[in-house]
Amino acid sequence: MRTQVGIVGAGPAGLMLAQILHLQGIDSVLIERASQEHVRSRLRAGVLEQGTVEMMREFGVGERVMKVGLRQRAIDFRFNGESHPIDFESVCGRNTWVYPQHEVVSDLMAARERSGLPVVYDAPVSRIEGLDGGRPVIHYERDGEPLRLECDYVAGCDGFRGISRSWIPADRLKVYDRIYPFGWLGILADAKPAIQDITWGCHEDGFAMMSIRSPTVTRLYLQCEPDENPDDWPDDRIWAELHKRLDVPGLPRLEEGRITQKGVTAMRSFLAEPMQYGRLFLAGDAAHIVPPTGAKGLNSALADVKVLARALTEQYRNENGQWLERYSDICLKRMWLVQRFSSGLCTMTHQFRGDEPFVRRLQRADLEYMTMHAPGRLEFSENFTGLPVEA
Ligand code: RFL
Repeated sequence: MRTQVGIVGAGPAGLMLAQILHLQGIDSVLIERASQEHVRSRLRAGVLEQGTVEMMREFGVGERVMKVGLRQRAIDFRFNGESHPIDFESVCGRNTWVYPQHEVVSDLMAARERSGLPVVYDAPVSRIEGLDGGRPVIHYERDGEPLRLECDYVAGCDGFRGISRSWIPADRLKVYDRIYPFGWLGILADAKPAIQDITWGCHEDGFAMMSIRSPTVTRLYLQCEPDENPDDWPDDRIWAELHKRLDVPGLPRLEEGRITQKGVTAMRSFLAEPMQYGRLFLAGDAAHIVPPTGAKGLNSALADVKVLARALTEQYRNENGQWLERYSDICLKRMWLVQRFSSGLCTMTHQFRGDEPFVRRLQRADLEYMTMHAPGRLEFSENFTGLPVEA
């Protein structure tokens, strides 16, 4: 097979890139390790920045999010037994949307089907060659048969555990990595959200979060050990801990319901520099991951591919390679700000074992500054609803 852009990985980054390129008249082939059903049903992110929703609309996949997505205008930070909401709509005029990642993926898959262009599922990529001269070839396997895709450019959209990043020579790649000493126990519950706003509990026993998934389903998280066994958390223990960390006097108590899903997520900040090598361009989790506190993973993946699609369009339409050359610099400039926000928020809202009382008190002062002072509220609101993408 031959194409213009070979895309490794059909997660949100790969699918969105394919969609934008298609609208610009550029051909692509997506090669995905997992089955279509597996990719479609992976439950992950749920919060979309306003810019992400605008991007989905701009590129023809925004109809359903506008119909069934839930607009969020505030976050309620709870600490010291009190509620401290930040109404980002009134602070910076922007919102976020609750619309689960699997719905974004379904919308993008439907768009790909409409385009009639290929996605090869159940096809792990094992090797990429010809990146620094000549023509790249992506080697993959389907039903035990080795196959190859020739292309002009390779987009590495294969997530954190993909293989694309490993084809950048080690002496050209600088990796920044921080693993946090805690994780999130996440549950999905058939319970009516107590309030519409995302609620963050910054309690001395650890962080907790409640976010609405639908009028009858709630997503909840609890700070836990990074290697916590979810089986050690019977439902009663989970609800007791959630009440302790999230409820405050004078506001509706958390509603309980049947827990339908339970899992532990590790927390990590990771960034690979540069995000390109020869004809290979990394996008999304393949290049960076953030702790889920800021809800930035999916949003950042889509921001990258917007820049990449623009750069490839300039190359194909106008033979202007300047954007491709600057791809990594443009994305990293924004991504470091996203890392700063996500990591800062994670550190401010979670409890680190062994922190001295002085550090804990500073944490409280940070929370108070962010929620009670106008510059703090503005900084949070601009970052949470999404920094502009320079595309
Ligand atoms: P993905 O989604 O990991 O997709 C990569 C795809 O590449 C395929 N692949 C390969 N294909 C072919 N050959 C190979 N050798 C391959 N190796 C891998 C994989 O099968 C997969 O289909 O990366 P992408 O597209 O960059 O998208 C990134 C997002 O999925 C991720 O950042 C978010 O889910 C992170 N995240 C959140 N992001 C947000 O913006 N808002 C949120 O509220 C949010 N909440 C979350 C999250 C992630 C979580 N977990 C489980 C890590 C909550 C959680 C719990």
